[in-house]
Amino acid sequence: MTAHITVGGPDLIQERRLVTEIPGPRSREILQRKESAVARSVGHTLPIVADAAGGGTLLDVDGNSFIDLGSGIAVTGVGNSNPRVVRAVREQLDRFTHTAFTVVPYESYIAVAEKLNEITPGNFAKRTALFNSGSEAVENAVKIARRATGRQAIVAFEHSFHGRTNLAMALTAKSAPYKQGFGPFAPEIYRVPGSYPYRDGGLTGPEAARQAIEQIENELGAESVAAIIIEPMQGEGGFIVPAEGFLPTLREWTERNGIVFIADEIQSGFARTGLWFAVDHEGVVPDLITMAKGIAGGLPLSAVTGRAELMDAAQVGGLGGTYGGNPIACAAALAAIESYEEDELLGRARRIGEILTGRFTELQKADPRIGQVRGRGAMIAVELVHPDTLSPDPALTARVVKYAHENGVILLACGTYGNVIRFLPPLTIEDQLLQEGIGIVAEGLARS
Ligand code: PLZ
Repeated sequence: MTAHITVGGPDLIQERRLVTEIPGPRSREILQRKESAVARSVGHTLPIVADAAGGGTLLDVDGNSFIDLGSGIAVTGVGNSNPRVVRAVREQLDRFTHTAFTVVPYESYIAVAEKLNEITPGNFAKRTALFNSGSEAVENAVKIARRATGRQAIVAFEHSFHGRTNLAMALTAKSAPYKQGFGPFAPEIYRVPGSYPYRDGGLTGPEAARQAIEQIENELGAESVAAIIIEPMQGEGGFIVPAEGFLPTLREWTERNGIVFIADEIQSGFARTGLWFAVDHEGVVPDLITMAKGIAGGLPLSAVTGRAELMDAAQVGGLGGTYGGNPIACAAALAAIESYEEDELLGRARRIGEILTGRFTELQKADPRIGQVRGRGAMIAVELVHPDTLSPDPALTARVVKYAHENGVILLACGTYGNVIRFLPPLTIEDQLLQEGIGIVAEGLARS
């Protein structure tokens, strides 16, 4: 095998360029090995193999350059191989790679905690604990809420996604592919309707919240509920922005009833929506907030941040893990947060949102299959429907996504019904590249 190194980061070629059919021969060869070596159930969305990525593009092993409208599912907000992240990781690699924070602590973990306590909403004493994956943060937020309240029931919402580990999977709404055949599920999880303005018959936010609250009070009793966990803007479920007033009404009710409000900002957090967190759009202050994905520029890190009295309720040694808050991931997180701040990426997210929303709202005027264009900042979705009934059109969605892939654009779908195209570009993508990516998606729509 010939060794070759392509350097990613912002210096990577910033244009869409296809030099082979998709997938190219080298990708096909490696994916064949995947089939023989990797569990079939670990799927993949694009039939290409990555070689380098940065800015707004990803280069495959055949030399094809793709426009990245997915950021590895909302992870590389600061761009792949962001120079600040690369530098910080390199420096840390040369010093030490691991001690286990719970054996010998290090400063960067503490600095990440301080920073998260500062940027998360709420002017009260906070504490933070670090973990590896989003699912693990969710599991720990639930542990913390139960320990602090002495209650057991956890309420989750329709269309929610909270992860794939056992408890997180139980919190996730959708059966196939996430839960099918994987039971038994963790007990004391209850599900109520959320707010899905396009599909819930025009309920206002407060009305939708009252419907959920009534169900909880009737079926569980508020006094047995430890926590509600909610994505302030649902991700996998379809980039659903709840109607105005939904989150504040729920927040107010949980406060009155001693119920912990957990905001799962794993997908919607870290500048993605144009503010640090999606709850910030309505001034909602959660008790606990789970974070991952955009936190560390692609390195595995997650966090739970929240009220000191809740976070400190568990016994010493009750929270932990061998790798949680790994020093390399912490170095990456500090550099990524610096990039969000210094490179003004929150503003970039808003600008990206304007471009996406503007273009698709325009297209919608002439294409009734675009049921709704929605979202916030660089987290924008287009819900595709059969125009006569407004019923979901997952087949059209799949055709558009496939067209994009074949034409050099990394594009993801989502939604309970598989009929939502979602845009999650790196915040470092150039306007012109984004416009070109949108153009390909529009072309895909026109030809499908
Ligand atoms: N909470 C809100 O979006 C992860 C899932 C990809 P992990 N979403 C992407 C897939 O197919 O598994 C997610 C999320 C929200 C929790 C999670 C879970 O985060 O880091 O994947 O465990």
